[in-house]
Amino acid sequence: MPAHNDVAAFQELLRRIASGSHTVAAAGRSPRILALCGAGLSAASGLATFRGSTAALWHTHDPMELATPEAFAADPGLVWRFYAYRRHTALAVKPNAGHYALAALSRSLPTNSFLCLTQNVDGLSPRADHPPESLRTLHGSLFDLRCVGSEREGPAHCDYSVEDDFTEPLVPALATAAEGVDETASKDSDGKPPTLPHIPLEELPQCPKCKSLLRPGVVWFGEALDQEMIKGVDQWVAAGGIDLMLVIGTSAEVYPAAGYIEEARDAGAIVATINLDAESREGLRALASGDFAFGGSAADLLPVLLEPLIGKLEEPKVEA
Ligand code: BJW
Ligand code: ZN
Repeated sequence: MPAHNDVAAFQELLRRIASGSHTVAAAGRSPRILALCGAGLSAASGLATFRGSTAALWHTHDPMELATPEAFAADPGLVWRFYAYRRHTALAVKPNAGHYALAALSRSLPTNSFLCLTQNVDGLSPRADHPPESLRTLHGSLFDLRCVGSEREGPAHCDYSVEDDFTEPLVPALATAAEGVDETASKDSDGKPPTLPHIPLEELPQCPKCKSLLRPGVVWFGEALDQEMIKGVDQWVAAGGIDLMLVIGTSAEVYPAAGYIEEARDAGAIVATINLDAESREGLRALASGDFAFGGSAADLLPVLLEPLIGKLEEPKVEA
């Protein structure tokens, strides 16, 4: 049994999977690789994660307390400031070699052989030209907007939504946040974080159809993920054995996303974790026999680990 962090052994497994000689189902059938990505994939681009020591999304508020429908209902202005800031920081950085390596992996395999589930809402995988047919953005996108009326029943229902809206600022009231200023970071004269001025509802992004409030097209705690998307993922998972499960830069604490790791294991997958913490005592305790764990940055590790299939990753081209 190779060591959990044996790069050559992982690469040999990848070659065998791609050639059909390692397979958990019928010999000769197409390989099947699933990936679950999280905020750690984008960390090397300069975006903060949610949990752990590198977490520093917004100085004075716990991001987990802002990413809820309750927080938005209580103070939509505060939550919109948070997302305007996040939109700006995501647009200000570039995809890294990890995003490009996964995009190249997708192009190197037959259609339907690779499915990449990302929990990230930062748009960096699409900007790395990850083929959309193998990418599922489980938690939505910072750049999608939808009317709060989509959650209402009856005559107040409104189905307005828009994808890939990169306007900055969305409205003048969010201009400071949209310049990348963390307005919570400054201190009052007494050293306390400032109370941000209230933004009236009518100054926040408005639905052009029904004039209700628009909200970010992300999935908050307690909200259902896109059911069509989940159906498609579940069908892919159920369609046969899975050879390899890549778990990349995620704490795997949030469900239903994290549940796909065990589902892949049940479908026969060897699990390879790529995470700064993968070789911590806790990380190693979670390993099953034959699993891999590579402790380090996804941006450094993915191009090396995937090289047998993607070749030497070219310097990322300048984005169009
Ligand atoms: C590096 C690195 C480097 C750093 N290289 N690595 C089952 C059990 C228990 C609870 C539940 C359950 N099922 C559902 C729940 C409830 C809840 C949940 O999971 N709670 C848990 C916290 C316990 N789930 C939900 O509410 C979900 N909805 C749902 O289940 O609905 C049911 C329903 C059905 C029908 C009707 C109604 C409801 C929704 C979950 C939505 C999550 N949303 C967020 C916010 C998105 C918007 C935004 O961005 O603001 O998604 S929360 C946040 O966490 C975000 C992330 O996508 C998600 C995951 O975080 P991620 O990506 O793993 O980041 P971190 O920070 O946790 O980890 C980073 C990792 O990277 C670390 O490990 C580092 O070590 C590593 N790292 N640098 C490699 N360079
Ligand atoms: Zn509307």
